[in-house]
Amino acid sequence: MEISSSALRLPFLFLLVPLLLFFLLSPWNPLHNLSGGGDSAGRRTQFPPKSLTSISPPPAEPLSPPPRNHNSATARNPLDPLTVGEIHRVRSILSSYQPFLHHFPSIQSMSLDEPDKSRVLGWKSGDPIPSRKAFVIALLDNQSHLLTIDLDSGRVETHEISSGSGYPMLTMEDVVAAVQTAVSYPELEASAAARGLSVANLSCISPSPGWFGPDEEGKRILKVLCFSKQGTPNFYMRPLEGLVMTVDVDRREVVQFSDTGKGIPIPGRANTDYRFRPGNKPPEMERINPISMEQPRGPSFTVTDGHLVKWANWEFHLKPDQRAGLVVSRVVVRDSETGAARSVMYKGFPSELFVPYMDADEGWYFKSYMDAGEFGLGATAMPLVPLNDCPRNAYYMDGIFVSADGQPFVQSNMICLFERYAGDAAWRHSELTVSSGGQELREARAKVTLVARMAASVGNYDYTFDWEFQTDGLIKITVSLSGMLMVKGTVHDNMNQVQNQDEMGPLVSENAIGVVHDHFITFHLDMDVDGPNNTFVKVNLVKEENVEGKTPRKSYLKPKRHVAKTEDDARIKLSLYDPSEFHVVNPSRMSRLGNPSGYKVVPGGNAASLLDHSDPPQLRSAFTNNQIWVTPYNRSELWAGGLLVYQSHGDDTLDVWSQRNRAIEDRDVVLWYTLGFHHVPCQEDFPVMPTVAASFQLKPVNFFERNPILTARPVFEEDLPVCRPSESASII
Ligand SMILES: *[C@@H]1O[C@H](CO)[C@@H](O)[C@H](O)[C@H]1NC(C)=O
Ligand SMILES: *[C@@H]1O[C@H](CO)[C@@H](O)[C@H](O)[C@H]1NC(C)=O
Ligand SMILES: *[C@@H]1O[C@H](CO)[C@@H](O)[C@H](O)[C@H]1NC(C)=O
Ligand SMILES: *[C@@H]1O[C@H](CO)[C@@H](O)[C@H](O)[C@H]1NC(C)=O
Ligand SMILES: *[C@@H]1O[C@H](CO)[C@@H](O)[C@H](O)[C@H]1NC(C)=O
Ligand SMILES: [Cu+2]
Repeated sequence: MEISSSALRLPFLFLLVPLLLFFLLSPWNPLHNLSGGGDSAGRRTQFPPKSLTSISPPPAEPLSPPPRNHNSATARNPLDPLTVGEIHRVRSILSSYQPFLHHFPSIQSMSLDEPDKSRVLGWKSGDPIPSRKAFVIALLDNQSHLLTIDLDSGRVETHEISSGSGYPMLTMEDVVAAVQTAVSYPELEASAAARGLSVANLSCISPSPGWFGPDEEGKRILKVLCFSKQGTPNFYMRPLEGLVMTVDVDRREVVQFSDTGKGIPIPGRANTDYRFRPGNKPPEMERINPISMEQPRGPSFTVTDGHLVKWANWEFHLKPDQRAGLVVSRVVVRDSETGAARSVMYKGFPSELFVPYMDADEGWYFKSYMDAGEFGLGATAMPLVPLNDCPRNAYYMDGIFVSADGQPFVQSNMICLFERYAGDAAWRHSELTVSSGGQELREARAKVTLVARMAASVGNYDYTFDWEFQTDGLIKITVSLSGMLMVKGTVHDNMNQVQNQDEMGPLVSENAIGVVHDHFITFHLDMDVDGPNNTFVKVNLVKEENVEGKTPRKSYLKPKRHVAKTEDDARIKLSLYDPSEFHVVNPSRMSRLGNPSGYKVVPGGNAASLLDHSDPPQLRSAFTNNQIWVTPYNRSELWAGGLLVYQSHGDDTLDVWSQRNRAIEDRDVVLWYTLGFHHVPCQEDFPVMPTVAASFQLKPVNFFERNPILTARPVFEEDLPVCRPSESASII
């Protein structure tokens, strides 16, 4: 592959690395594959390479865990992701498969085809694992081929050509092809020149186009946008406003070129660089001394067979996924009284991520990304930064993914797992008993949790996903946003130049508008509370009135239970003035007091999509029309926006499935929860956003007979020999 123009930049990579070097080192390089058997072949090289980091040597970088060799790994659990050897085997089966003999297709995705749920649930450690199968989505002659391949027999078991709308997840090769096509388009030179630049001064990215009707059908298209990379690694802050190229990815041609912004200045580079340099001016604040958590006896969790995590009362399977990023499966909690392992959730993962921008201009209207199905949350997850992304006591896990040629590559250190102690109490009470002569009672228990984390960098934006497990049975799921805004160039450099300030949108820097947008992350939560058959119960808090005469009160709240019989009953829009709890209970498992064992989903800060339901982006993302949905379990219904999301029309969404209105009472059900953010940018988001986070929880309700950590041991001074308060603070 010849790369002559340094204008070509991949949207997934921020760092200033000469492109040629990137291609030579990258696992995406077709010349670079794992079959050579070298120890670390296929490992995504750390960026920037050490030899290029900087002129004056920075302080020693935090050590990443040493490379791991995955070449001889074997699957030990039915849910383990495909191994390097298995990926090679799938590739070789497909290369001798009749329909692909003459032309090997582009492998858009390859992942484990998980065995049937009943097989997995019936499997115990030590049993032989069920036959391994791969699910492949391949693209050949514009058609999406869906194949399942049995690795034991070496046969293609099913082969179907998709007839619905939408294309498979994009590969890095697709992205490179689109950007290359665009940067070699002759008219681009004039657009660059009109702004005093040459094409070599640009960085271009290739966002997905959404879908807006027949003109865009029958071909895979990407939009290409360009930025000035002069004098900054943060080219996102320097758009060539009004310049949009629409590229046919397969034909490799620019089908539409539009430049309406030649009069709009490129925002300056001042203060856009976000990299640490030892000479940087420190912020005007007192320095914080180094801080870390101590674990004098080491971590308390174990990871066996690569993916099985055990910690305190929890056990779960944790795996990287090219599309979903991070998947937790078979989540089981040990009953603190009986010691019994009790099922909570079969599988949980972010199913889709929808990001619509709120600007109708030519260069902006199409921005309505679906990052999981279009680019892949795992595919865009770069190695976590030790000591900064994850604490010192973290354990790291690699992803084994597949490139377009069907070869495996390693996404190193993309998940971290660590115990967190944030100085909080898990429960407490103190009391001064006046009646018994001022006796003092003080009890508190330190709260330690376990966090599994990954971070996707989908172009400009960074999404960190945390699954946090508490010993009281609660699971907290957090999504944190950081990274770069998508800014829009403007002639204005001060709000006082505009009459109607609301028309323009927030100015975040001179000549740069932070365009308002939303983020929605829809989670697939296959709850199995004490077994697969569960019931969704909405516990509505209603106001009781007209109690005159009986009490001095005029109103009070009363919980009213509504059992959801069908999917219609389980489509929930959150409202502060119609409060409810949302329980998933097992109607055949009663507590000693006759309450069904359950878990509830506890919403936190959230936002709803206000787009018109017939707006094309909202049609495709109709899974955000409600914050909660419940569907009967169906192994084909995993991706809320549909299996093939890129340029889809919205014919295979959670909303479409839910409209079948199937029975959901006392069945194996899946709960879907959407976490949303409205983002009205402000100056603090420039040049890189401080992290913004929102969470929701899965919390036991009548699952345990009483507080499950009642008898937990407090922490005593002798447990922590290293750090003493008197040494770490100079209190006078
Ligand atoms: C991968 O590497 C092997 C051994 O070096 C080579 O034979 C094979 O052709 C390569 N495959 C590709 C697709 O480059
Ligand atoms: C554009 O890039 C060329 C080559 O790297 C460089 O010489 C030139 O100064 C750049 N132009 C601007 C305006 O920065
Ligand atoms: C596939 O798309 C290419 C490029 O758009 C086109 O040339 C070709 O005719 C298409 N093939 C089929 C089978 O539709
Ligand atoms: C399972 O899901 C697929 C895809 O939505 C659908 O075609 C099929 O009818 C569903 N099966 C059942 C039993 O609902
Ligand atoms: C779950 O419910 C389904 C449908 O009602 C039933 O066929 C099945 O036997 C139940 N499974 C268990 C484990 O109770
Ligand atoms: Cu945002």
